[in-house]
Amino acid sequence: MYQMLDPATLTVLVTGATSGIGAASARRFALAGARVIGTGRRADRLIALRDELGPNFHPLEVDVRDNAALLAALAGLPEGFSAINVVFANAGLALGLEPAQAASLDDWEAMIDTNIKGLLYTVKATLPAMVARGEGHVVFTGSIAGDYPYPGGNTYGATKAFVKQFTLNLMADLAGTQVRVTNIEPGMVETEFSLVRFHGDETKSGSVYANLQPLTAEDIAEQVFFTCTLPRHVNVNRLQVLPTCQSFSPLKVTRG
Ligand code: NDP
Ligand code: 8X3
Repeated sequence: MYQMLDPATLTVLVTGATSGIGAASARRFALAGARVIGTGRRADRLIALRDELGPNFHPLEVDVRDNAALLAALAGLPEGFSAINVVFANAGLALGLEPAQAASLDDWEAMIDTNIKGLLYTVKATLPAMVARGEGHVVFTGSIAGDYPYPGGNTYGATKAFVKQFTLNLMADLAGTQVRVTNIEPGMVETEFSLVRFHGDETKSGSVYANLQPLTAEDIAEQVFFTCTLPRHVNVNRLQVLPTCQSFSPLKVTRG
């Protein structure tokens, strides 16, 4: 029988555990016996997760854009949670769907600060210890928006393209270290993602998922869990996952 890793051997840091893919992943790992550190800015949701998941879950209220706060929070981890060997750098967001000429510069900066800089801070805070111990796994939530362009995807898609290339470059740097790197690239997942993208407009966000069957956060959490519990000699570089209802359009041509 094929031998997967025992989840009880994993100490998993999940950024963005207060909602969506991060919350579902925190649940998936913790309920399977892993120790999970879940981060996010909404402390009440982290406390609710701790109440739900029990002692396998350690809440850490922190904004990934604040490197000093992130370092301090990780430095204060209790015994049993400090030897992180899976880093799921998942926290991220899209803001706006306007064309570049109409988009908000503040939105662009928030996406860059979170999806790129926050992700880099997370990696820098955790990678050296994993390399030193000779075991570990860095997993990102990229997106098909980093693979394919779409109108209004401008800066969001570019941040996810950064994540994709950073994954591959990390693999090049980490060759021979026994630290694995994976970019999970989902298509449409029904979470709070669209509510955030449309600045809380429930009509707009609801219409994104109307009359179709999107992926769920649990669908992606299962891919993350599967990838991380594969035997240590197996590295999934990139995993693109779409709902069956989502596919490709032909390239657009403007005539006249
Ligand atoms: P949600 O909005 O449901 O969750 C986003 C999570 O990111 C929340 O837990 C939020 O926590 C956290 N987060 C955002 N900004 C910060 C910050 N500055 N500091 C700390 N945490 C932060 O969306 P998803 O679960 O869908 O998104 C998770 C990831 O998946 C993102 O990287 C997104 O780009 C990506 N993705 C989503 C897809 C989709 O269709 N839903 C498809 C492809 C990729 P809090 O607000 O409490 O800080
Ligand atoms: C989220 C998927 O297509 O809305 O990254 O950009 S999409």
